[in-house]
Amino acid sequence: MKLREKLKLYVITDGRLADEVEGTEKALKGGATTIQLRMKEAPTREMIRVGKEIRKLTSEYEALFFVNDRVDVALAVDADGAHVGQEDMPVELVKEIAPNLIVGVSASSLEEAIEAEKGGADYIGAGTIFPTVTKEDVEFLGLEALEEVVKRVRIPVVAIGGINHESALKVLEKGVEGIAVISAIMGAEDIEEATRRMRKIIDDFFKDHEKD
Ligand code: TZP
Ligand code: MG
Repeated sequence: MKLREKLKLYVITDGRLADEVEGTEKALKGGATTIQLRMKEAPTREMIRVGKEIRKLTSEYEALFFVNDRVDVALAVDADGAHVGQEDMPVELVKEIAPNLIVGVSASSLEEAIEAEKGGADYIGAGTIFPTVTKEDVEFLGLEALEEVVKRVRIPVVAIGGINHESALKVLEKGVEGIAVISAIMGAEDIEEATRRMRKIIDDFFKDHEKD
């Protein structure tokens, strides 16, 4: 499993837009390469039940599976990794107690991205790139600063925040490894089709910009 390749289309669940398991299955059918389970309000047991279902599906489709915020749940459902924000468990500590988890860290500035890399993060979720209504109180990063982050860290960078089919190319041009999306996919009427269309945009871009 190559982390970089698997990060290219990173789809995040949102129960307000689509059932986590059904939405995941549709996104995987459409070509999502990573799924993140994001359940901000759910009781732990519910998160574990859903996480186990998503583990089965992601294994079947050979996609990566991350759990947002909750390192304990990531371990309990045998996820590939955990994704932590600036107010969650510090990456150093995640690595200490769960050395086998891949750890992603959210960064909304160059400084946060550099700190995360120093702390042992495996990838950065950088954003937000555009205004978004999906997450409240988000910090703005923007396209210019995104480019700076990509240049200054060695670990893969996934861009997040307000990215849709129309804007994806502008983001990819900044050199990111992948695109993370909630509403443009989970909020679509046809999740599978929206995923397939996004995957094609990404694949076409990388085909034209072969990396070594
Ligand atoms: N973190 C930064 S922006 C964001 C998260 C979870 C929300 C992304 O959702 P959308 O709908 O793709 O803008
Ligand atoms: Mg978090």
